Parts: sequence; C-alpha cells; structure tokens
Amino acid sequence: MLDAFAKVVSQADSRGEFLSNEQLDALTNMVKDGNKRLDTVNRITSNASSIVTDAARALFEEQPQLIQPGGNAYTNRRMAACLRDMEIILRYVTYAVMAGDASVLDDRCLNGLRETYQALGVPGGSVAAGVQKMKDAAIKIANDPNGITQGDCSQLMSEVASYFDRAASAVA
Ligand code: PEB
Repeated sequence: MLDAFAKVVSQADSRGEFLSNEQLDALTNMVKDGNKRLDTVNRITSNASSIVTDAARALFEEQPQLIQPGGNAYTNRRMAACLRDMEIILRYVTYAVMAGDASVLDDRCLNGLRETYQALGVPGGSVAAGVQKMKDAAIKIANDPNGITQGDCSQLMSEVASYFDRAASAVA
C-alpha cells in the first residue's frame, strides 16, 4: 500500500535518482491543496451511510429484479451483504482519496473482487452501477460550494471520480 509520497519515493529509488523537479512540483501542489483533500474525505466519510443507502435505493429502482424472489439482493441476508459491499467499496475509495493513490483500493478491496462475484453469482455489472451512483452522490457532496471557502476543486474531483470508476470497472 502506497500513498502519493511513498509512490514517488519508490519510483525515484528504483532508478537510483533524486526526486525530479516534476515529482517535487506534483507533491508541492498536493500539499498546497491538502485542505481540499481533507475536507473531501471528511465530507464523504460523514455522509457515507446516506451515500450508500441512496445509491442502493436508486439501483433497486432501476434494476428491480435484484430485490424480487431469486434476485441477488432478495432476503435480508443478501440485502445486508449488498449494502455492506457498497459501504466497503466507498470506505476504500475514501482511503485512496486520502492517500492520493489507488493502491490501497486495488490491493485491499478490488484485487480478486470480480472473481469473488463470479463465484457467488453476484452480477458485477449491477455492483458497478451501484458504485457509479455512489460516485455521483459523493462528488455532489464533496463539491458543494456551500459552507466552505470556495476554490477550484476540479482536479481533485476528477481524481475522486477516477477511484470510483476504477472500482466500477474492476467488477463490471
Ligand atoms: C465482497 N461480497 C460477498 C462476499 C464477499 C463479498 C467476500 C461473500 C461472503 C459474504 O457473503 O459475506 N467482502 C466484499 C468486499 C470486500 C470483502 C467488497 C472487500 C474487502 O471482504 N447483491 C446485489 C447487488 C450487490 C450484491 C448487485 C451492490 O444484488 C452484493 C450489491 N455481495 C452481494 C451479495 C452477497 C455478497 C457477498 C448479495 C451475498 C451472496 C450470496 O451469499 O448469495
């Protein structure tokens, strides 16, 4: 598991070189914009349960077969597993945003997830659709200009989006 700083250090060390100016600039910008990152993680974290439940409701509205008899979220046991899975994925996305690097998400959450769903008979495409709904909700909450000093968060928001997209395409 790496963060943006450890990643750059390990890349430079594998070449036996000092950090390059480009690497230093990228990390400098990350530090400068650090409060945006902390606020983003804080906002997503404190709204995690509504992000998960709203996304799940929207998913079941769009794909009602999931909650009908025989569906993959039918019975409370499967429903609970589904909500839990969405929460786990959201949690790892927040870790990746904090770290500024996808490796924690890849190594601890997404690695082998597609195969797990295949083995369980859980439709990966439906999980991916749920993740996309969490993405939209999370970005709306993180990017809300109300109650915060305003600045340009477009780069950070596309980074956040990329972690959700990564999770969705890992299972789709
Ligand atoms: C991944 N999910 C399930 C299981 C595992 C995961 C390992 C099997 C064990 C169990 O049931 O607890 N666990 C989960 C995860 C990590 C992990 C992401 C990462 C670290 O450790 N059902 C639906 C939707 C979807 C869904 C499409 C969006 O209709 C999910 C939610 N996951 C779902 C369901 C099960 C499951 C298990 C229904 C139970 C499957 C079953 O037993 O029939």
